[in-house]
Amino acid sequence: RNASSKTEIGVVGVPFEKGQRKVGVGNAPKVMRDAGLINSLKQIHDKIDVKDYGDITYSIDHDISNAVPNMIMYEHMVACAKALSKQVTEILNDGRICLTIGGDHSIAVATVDGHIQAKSNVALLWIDAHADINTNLTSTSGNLHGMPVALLTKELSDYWPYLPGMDWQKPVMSIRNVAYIGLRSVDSFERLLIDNMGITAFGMEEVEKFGIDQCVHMALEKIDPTHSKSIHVSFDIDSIDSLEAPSTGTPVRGGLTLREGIHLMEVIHKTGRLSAIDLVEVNPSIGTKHNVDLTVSAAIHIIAAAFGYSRKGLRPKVDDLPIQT
Ligand code: 6HN
Ligand code: MN
Ligand code: MN
Ligand code: MN
Repeated sequence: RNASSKTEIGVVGVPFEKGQRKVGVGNAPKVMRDAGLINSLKQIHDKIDVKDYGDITYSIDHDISNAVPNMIMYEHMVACAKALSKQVTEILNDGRICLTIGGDHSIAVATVDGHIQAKSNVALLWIDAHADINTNLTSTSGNLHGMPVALLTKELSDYWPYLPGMDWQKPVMSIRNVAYIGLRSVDSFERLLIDNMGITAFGMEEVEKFGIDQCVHMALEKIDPTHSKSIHVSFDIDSIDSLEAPSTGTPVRGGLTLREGIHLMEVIHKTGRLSAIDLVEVNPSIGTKHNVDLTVSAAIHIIAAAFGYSRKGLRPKVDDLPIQT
């Protein structure tokens, strides 16, 4: 894709925060829109078309609350995910790239599921300080935002009990088609899984060693060696160093710079195969107004890079410099 080809974007907000225990992350879609997200997208270049599909709503089934041990507010995740998966599929079937604004990271169970429904052959980049690959038996928090990768992948499906209300969600993605970038806070059972299953993971040590450009290219080569898959980027804002993106629920120092986050998205944009982005875990209730502004603007820069914003500047349509007459 380049500036001369048309880019159609569908935006969906997910005001969901029950995958963790802190108040505020559910307000991110409103705060991001109020900060001018939609206009920032439209201004990237003149071939961009944006449709806002609004926010996800859902109603819960009380019968399944506490149905699964150590999965807090499970019935909320189940209901929201079902609605969100359908919406993502619809946006992709409308011929648009789907931009999902979370919400906490548990919503990615739905966005990736909805993507697979529409495109089947999906490669997933998980940009995060955390691996989010706990099951209800390995999690020390019971927070669902630490579990989406384990819910999505077929190699992990035997580690789950029956999950009532989730029959629609098929864990058909192979962990071979998942790559991490940015890891620096990994729980012990998560590390065991990553090592035993040989999951592609570029943690901060690798970013330091190879540089972000090489890491993204190597990650794509692993999960999409034939350059044919539909790419899904699930971007947790806590992948960015907490000095540059402080307003998030589980901040970790020593992360990606905003520049590395932007570069990563520029590389992915240039593949021409980006189909879906999640931007999650921005929490406008954490920190000062300055902290929130920093975090929201970092998120918008990262999103804009994914859709082709050029730091070089774009040439005008008419290639003549204006002259004095
Ligand atoms: N996130 N590994 C920790 C847990 O509670 O399972 C942290 C998860 C963080 C999740 O940031 O999306
Ligand atoms: Mn429609
Ligand atoms: Mn995450
Ligand atoms: Mn995280």
